[in-house]
Amino acid sequence: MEEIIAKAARVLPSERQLAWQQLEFTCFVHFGVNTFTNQEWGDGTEEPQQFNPAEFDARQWAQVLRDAGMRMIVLTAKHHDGFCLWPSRYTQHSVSNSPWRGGRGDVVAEVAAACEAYGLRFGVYLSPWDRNAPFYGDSERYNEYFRNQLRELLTNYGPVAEVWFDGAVGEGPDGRRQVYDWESYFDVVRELQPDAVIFGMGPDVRWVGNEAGHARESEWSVLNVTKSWADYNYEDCSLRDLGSREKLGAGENLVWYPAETDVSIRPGWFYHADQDGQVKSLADLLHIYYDSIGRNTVLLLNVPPDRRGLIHENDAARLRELGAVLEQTFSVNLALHAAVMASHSVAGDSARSPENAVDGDPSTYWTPGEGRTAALLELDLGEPSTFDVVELQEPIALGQRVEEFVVEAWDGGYWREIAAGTTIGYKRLLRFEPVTSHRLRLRIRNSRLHPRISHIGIYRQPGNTPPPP
Ligand code: FUL
Repeated sequence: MEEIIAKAARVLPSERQLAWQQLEFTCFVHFGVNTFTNQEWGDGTEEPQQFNPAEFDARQWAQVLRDAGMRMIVLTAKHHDGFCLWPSRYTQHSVSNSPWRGGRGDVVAEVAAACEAYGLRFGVYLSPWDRNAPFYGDSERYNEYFRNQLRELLTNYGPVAEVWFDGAVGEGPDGRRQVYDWESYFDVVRELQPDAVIFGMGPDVRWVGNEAGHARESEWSVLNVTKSWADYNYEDCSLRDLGSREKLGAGENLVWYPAETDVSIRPGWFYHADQDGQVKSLADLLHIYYDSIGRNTVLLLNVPPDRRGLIHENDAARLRELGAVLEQTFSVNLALHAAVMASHSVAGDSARSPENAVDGDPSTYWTPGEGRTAALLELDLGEPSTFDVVELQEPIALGQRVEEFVVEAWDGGYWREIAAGTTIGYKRLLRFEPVTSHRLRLRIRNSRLHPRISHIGIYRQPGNTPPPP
């Protein structure tokens, strides 16, 4: 067991996985012919004529989303209905046959350009399930079609940071069964956009397993992948953990396979006017934020534009509130440059000293040193401060290790537990009732090999922040 654990502790993310994880907060945009037919799943018989977002403005999307703190837009270039938001050479079922921009428009191009203008990364969702393609189910022919479309998207629109593959597979005409050639799709992505992560059915990023916006209490990025990739995306839809000691088995194929949490700001993935009053509350969105980004996953929050081609006022207003609370919460780190003391550290090694956990630089870290799997880091804030959020980070470029920890505050007489958890990973956020103290400590109770902590942040949410629902 110790050998397997040591091996797991040494599994590292790829460059592309690391860059993706650092985005933290990203946006899903479901937009297409469904927006106009009021459907969630179109059946492929829709008329391109129905697509006409008269006030379409991708820059409005980018601005609203960036201001809320999001760092990437993943656009549904083609959903299950097969309608293409770009003028694909391989089908007539696209914007080219719509009245929008006189049939000369390209949603993908405008969104990619808006992302560039607003400093956002850009990603594409391309549904393998296509209910319009007449040869869907004629496996070879359709796979070729799909790869061609992928080539268009990954060649003509600049850098793509994520390619999102939905696992849905339906029947083709006459009940024909389509067999997707995933490996060949992945090859196209690697060839044309080597920095893009592949979501869903492939090797880079897995689905968290639910669409409610909540990651597991223990969210490991190192898994023992002994079945197909899909099994780790679609089988464990509960909140069960996938990477703890019991789950590592014989450790024969330990890989870095981090989770992404996708959830919609509304009940549907696509826009429906009758859901204008059902935009998630600020309390819900914060709950999701803390349970996804704060549990070692990337949050992909869906915001569906309306028939005008704009993010609706209600969603935009809610996102402004969210952005403001996050900005106010995380702008002042009470632990920055606090006096620190560690139960153990590596003598004479300033590159791994306790100060690194509070220097505001997540690339430097403290470690108690080899051979220690439990240790304590104590912070003295100088004067009593009131806080209700603690943020912890491991330098995951070097792996994920912490298995159990406790955060305690000094109440004048004794150390009182204010939060506890299992995994930390890239980021762990903990919220609790406000505590006033000038001393705080992180007690790492167990770790895979020696732990490393790159960052401790302590924050106070603004007074009007709604409590968790
Ligand atoms: C699912 C799809 O069937 C939904 O329509 C949506 O796109 C969601 C994100 O993934 O599998």
